[in-house]
Amino acid sequence: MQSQKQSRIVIIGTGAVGSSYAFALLNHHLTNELVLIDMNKEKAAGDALDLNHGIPFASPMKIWAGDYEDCRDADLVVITAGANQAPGETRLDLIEKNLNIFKTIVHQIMNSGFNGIILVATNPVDILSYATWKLSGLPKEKVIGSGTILDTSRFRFLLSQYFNVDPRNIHACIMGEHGDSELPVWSHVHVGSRTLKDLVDVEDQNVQEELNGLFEQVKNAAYEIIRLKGATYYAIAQGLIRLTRAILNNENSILTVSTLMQGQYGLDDLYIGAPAILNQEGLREVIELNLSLEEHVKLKKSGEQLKEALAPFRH
Ligand code: 6V0
Repeated sequence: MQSQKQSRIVIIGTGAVGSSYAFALLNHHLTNELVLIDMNKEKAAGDALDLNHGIPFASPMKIWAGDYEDCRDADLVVITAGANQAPGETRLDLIEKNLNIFKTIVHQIMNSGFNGIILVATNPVDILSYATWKLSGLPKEKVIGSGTILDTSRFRFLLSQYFNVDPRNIHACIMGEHGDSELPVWSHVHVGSRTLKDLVDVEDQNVQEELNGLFEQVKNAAYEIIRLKGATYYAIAQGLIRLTRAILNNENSILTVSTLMQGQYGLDDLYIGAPAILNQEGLREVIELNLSLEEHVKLKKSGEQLKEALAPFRH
């Protein structure tokens, strides 16, 4: 469904991820106004020109390279600015660099008088979403991280290949850190309405090895793509489109995002990936799945790892 109402999206950081998302926005026509901001003003201006020249093949909208004042009237600000992983670097290795960048960015967004929703995609996304929530002073519902939306998509894609079923009929999610400590929620995998146990012998060692191998591919996907072509951007851009649609079209969709935990899953005072309902208010609620004991332990560990990574930067 196309959005008919007047809306404005601001993208901060028009690198590989930001510009792929901008291109996807033009094609999906989810907003009437699109503002591009980047430290590299020439890059943002060039992207705006290039995208404008595609409008006759899409549908009317306004796209321009702007500045932070344009955030004032924005419904959604999407932050994709900052360093990305170099080959061999983990997402958590980016903390210090990107936290400093976020301090200046979030300050300028809020100084504009912005009162919409912020969607964070920059890594480490769980840490930076938490920092954005703290730095902005916005309610937790208004600050959402892309979390494990991409990992979940990779998981659903690989399961769809394994079972030879349309990925849209695969219901499954990856929870936890968007990073090395994430976990597959096997207990809630459904193909159509059939559970994993209905489809395969989960006690069989070969099956277990195949499924574990599949999750390893999910976890290592970014490393593999970065090795092959330097960065990952198309699939996360699609994930950001899905989140944008859920928010701007008030869809009440269940998606795995990074949100503030306040007791859910026994976790507190951190952002981490979990299924949640999203609508035009931002976060409606976090969904608490009945996890297996093993999954619960892994999720707690992932949360602890995020807290440890953030500890030196808390003040
Ligand atoms: P990129 O292509 O280097 O683009 C980053 C952009 O940010 C550049 O255009 C910079 O000029 C700009 N920038 C840097 N500092 C500032 C600043 N202070 N103000 C404004 N703009 C600034 O990186 P790429 O687009 O590949 O990745 C961006 C971020 O997305 C990285 O942190 C990635 O790790 C992260 N990703 C997150 C994913 C997710 O699932 N959440 C997936 C892929 C990448």
